[in-house]
Amino acid sequence: MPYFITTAIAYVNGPPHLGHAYEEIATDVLARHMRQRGEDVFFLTGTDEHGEPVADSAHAQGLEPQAWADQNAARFKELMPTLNISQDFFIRTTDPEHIARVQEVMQRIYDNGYVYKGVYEGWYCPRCADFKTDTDVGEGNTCPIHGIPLTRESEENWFFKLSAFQQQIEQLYAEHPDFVMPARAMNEAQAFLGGGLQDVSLSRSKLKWGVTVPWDQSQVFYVWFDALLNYYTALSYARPGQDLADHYGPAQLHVIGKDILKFHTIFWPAMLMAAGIAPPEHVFVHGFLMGEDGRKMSKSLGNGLDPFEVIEQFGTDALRYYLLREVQFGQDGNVGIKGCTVRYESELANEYGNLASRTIAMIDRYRDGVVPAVATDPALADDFSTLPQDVAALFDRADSTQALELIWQRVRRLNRYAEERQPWQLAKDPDSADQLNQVLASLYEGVRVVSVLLAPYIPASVEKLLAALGAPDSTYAAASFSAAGPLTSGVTVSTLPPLFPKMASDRT
Ligand code: ME8
Repeated sequence: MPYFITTAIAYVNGPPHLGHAYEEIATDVLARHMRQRGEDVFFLTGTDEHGEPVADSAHAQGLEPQAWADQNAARFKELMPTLNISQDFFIRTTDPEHIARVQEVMQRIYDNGYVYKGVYEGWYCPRCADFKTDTDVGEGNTCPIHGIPLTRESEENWFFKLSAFQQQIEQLYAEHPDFVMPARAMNEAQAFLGGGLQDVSLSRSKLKWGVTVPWDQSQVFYVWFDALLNYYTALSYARPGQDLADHYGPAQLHVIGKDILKFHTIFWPAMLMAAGIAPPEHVFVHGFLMGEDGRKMSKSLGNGLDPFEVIEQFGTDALRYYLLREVQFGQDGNVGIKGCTVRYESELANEYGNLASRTIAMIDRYRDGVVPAVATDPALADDFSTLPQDVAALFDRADSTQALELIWQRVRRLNRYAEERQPWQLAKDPDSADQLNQVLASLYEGVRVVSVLLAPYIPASVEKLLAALGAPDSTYAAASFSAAGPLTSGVTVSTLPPLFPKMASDRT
């Protein structure tokens, strides 16, 4: 089945930060899991390059917006292999194909009668690139998100009849109670809708850095109308000569942060309806990462988590694991280098890495590296029997954190099993050879299964480990624990250096 999944596209008003890395990683985990299950995944990400935030920050650097956008978009693109993101396309909203397609769709919305001319006046935040409603204005007319003073703006521009979609969106929500996930985010979207939809201005006359309105060359589109359409336009040119829109569109899942909920849960389906295009299936709203002290991360407070520092010290898989494990996907969370170090050492290095190397080392030492061809321990097999289905059910709700918890419970179970059965003792007694075979086959099978399920989270480590186990299949079908004994019985395992080596400071 086609499975189209997207991240928000990041503003290029600066280099990528941890929040961006988090969203990419979390979405990548979902995309990789769906690929494991054999879904025909198309994973889209990219950069949002028009609008005030980019124009203003470019001018502050003494650069033209395009040059500044080029510079920062390159940094976002470079981030993808660094984080091991498996996107199928990276869109830039300055791509000429995107621009042409935005004009085409917006013209359709105009022709369908959902656009009119009006005068807009209100409190405007240049960083949000958004007018604030009266209830949204912070103390002293500041932006509640950015804390900067809002400006009073008034201009004649084009309006989108958002109010015309009140009933259709109510119906969409009623028919698809999980259109927005998790439930708390759905409540927020419902509350916004319950307040009554008001028309919104869709163009700007002052700003020049944007997509020109085709029916009025003196204006450019308000950046959100250009940006949201990336989810539609990208499919028309991601593969030259092919339009993938009919195959992949509309998206199964848009992954976004909580600050842009309104745009994705209200504006976006309304725009699609206005253009006669089907709305997406789900929007998943994740929380914000904050410093370990619970405060917004900032350089001056020194409470931030620099993704590049973590990668340098612990590796990409450790960053991916830590963020998904530490922060319940869909909620805010506090992260920092201390917590990351603890989880790296106690969970990745000790619980998982050691388990894997001990298992391989024991098969090597006691059985010349050959995986014993015997049935696994029924007690252990029972604990794994519903694991793949349970993990998949959680992923169907994008709950990658609880899925990881379920997998990790089995990692711990395997460690307890090794302690209970003490294969190093069994090895001393030739009469216990059968028991030892069973324990080794069971540990091997358990390590293999948890690794297959961990592949979306820590893909590079799992690839190495499965290769060393002589069982490279990482598809979802390979995630079932075989009671009859490892399907790869008889293969020879190969030793491998520690996947998550202890830090240098520990060795002193
Ligand atoms: O909003 N923790 O771009 P953006 C977690 N261009 N997520 C965070 C975060 C944090 N501290 N800070 C930001 C935009 N994000 C628009 C999107 S989509 C058509 C246009 C998330 O660069 C944020 O919530 O400000 C958003 O989902 C994404 O990073 C890009 O944010």
